[in-house]
Amino acid sequence: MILEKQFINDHNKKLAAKHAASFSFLANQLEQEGHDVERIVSKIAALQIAIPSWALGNGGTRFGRFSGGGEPRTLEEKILDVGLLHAINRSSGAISLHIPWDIPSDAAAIKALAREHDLIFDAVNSNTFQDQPDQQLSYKYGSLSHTDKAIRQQAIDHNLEVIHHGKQLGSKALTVWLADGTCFPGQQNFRKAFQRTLESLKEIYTGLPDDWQMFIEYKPYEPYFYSTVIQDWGTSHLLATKLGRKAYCLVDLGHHLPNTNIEQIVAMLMMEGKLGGFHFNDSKYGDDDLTVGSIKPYQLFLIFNELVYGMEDPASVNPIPAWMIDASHNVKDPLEDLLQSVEAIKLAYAQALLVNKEELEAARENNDATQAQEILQHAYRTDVRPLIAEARKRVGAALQPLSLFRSLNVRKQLIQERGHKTVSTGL
Ligand code: PSV
Ligand code: MN
Repeated sequence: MILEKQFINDHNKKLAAKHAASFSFLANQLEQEGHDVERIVSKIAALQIAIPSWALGNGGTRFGRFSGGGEPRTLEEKILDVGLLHAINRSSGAISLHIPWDIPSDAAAIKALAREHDLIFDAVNSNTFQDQPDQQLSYKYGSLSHTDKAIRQQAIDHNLEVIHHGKQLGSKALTVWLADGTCFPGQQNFRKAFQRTLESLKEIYTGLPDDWQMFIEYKPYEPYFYSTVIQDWGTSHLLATKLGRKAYCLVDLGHHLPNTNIEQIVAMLMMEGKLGGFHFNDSKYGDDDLTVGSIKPYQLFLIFNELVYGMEDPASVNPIPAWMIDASHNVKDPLEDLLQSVEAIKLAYAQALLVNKEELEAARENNDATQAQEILQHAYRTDVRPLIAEARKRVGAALQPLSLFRSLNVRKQLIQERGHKTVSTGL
């Protein structure tokens, strides 16, 4: 479905007066507090968050999956869906592919289609956590860490093939998430599994173009339940450091044990210049892949506080991380969920931009915990929605993405076009 520019204009016109009043009220207040509102608005407008090709249909659990209908059936349709999101919010200008779930049969045509929708290709993701029908050897007992050299080689070759697809599309990064792990104590030698993984990654790294990055994602458990080879940020950092300057860690918000202090991990990785990629979602228990900001919005703000600190520090050696949503939509319309997630990310970013860094540092130097909390929560409790809306308005996006999406009856139209048939997202 292609969004006519006129729909956005009409939508924005209807909301213009109300928005202007709330934006000028907030802008005034922020200017009085010493903020450069123009700078903040342009930063918010510039933030782009990639959409993964696997998040456009309904996800499920191991107990079942319920499709809302109208899901994209092909890679072309997935690009159309991301294009639609981007037309509405001008903040989702990139798509991240999972290979082999989404292998482009004609890369040039896919690239051209994406360009038509103003989209670029974000990191490409390899998949050695499932056996594919035409695959010779099984990943049941691991891939890059496998005891059998031939299986490791098959997984290495797959990653090199993913880089090849990415090159054709203009991607600049490879994300490696390994499911490799064990279910029972004693099942594997931890050290040997790590060494084998490092050796395999070295071979992939050799095939990585010079202007590419490799993101190494960590996860403590699932699909295996006793150990995971790349279980935490320390292991990911160890690998990234041993591999070299093109290798970075990737933080997925769902890949931490309950109550982990993720903002501190972010701070440490950025300090070391090793935070390369970020997967957004939210969770209550484990890797729940819920809508960003739906469960722990304050934690998201605290994480952004560290991200902003890391990005704005002139002494920072960390590149700007690659942002992506990695969520699954079991009960919501996937496109609505993604619009909400992008919104939540931008809200947390805007709130973090409002933190008075000098005052916060002064409070810290004085060991004034009360004042430090006041400063953080003053920013967090500011209703920044008019700032986000203004940023969108300035780049031709909708003032209220979700209400525009609903008013256009997008899902109904997609069901008419594509039908109710359940389509596998690979998940
Ligand atoms: C694994 O849980 C993960 O977070 C990785 O990023 C995968 O690529 C993605 O989810 C989809 O399975
Ligand atoms: Mn992830």
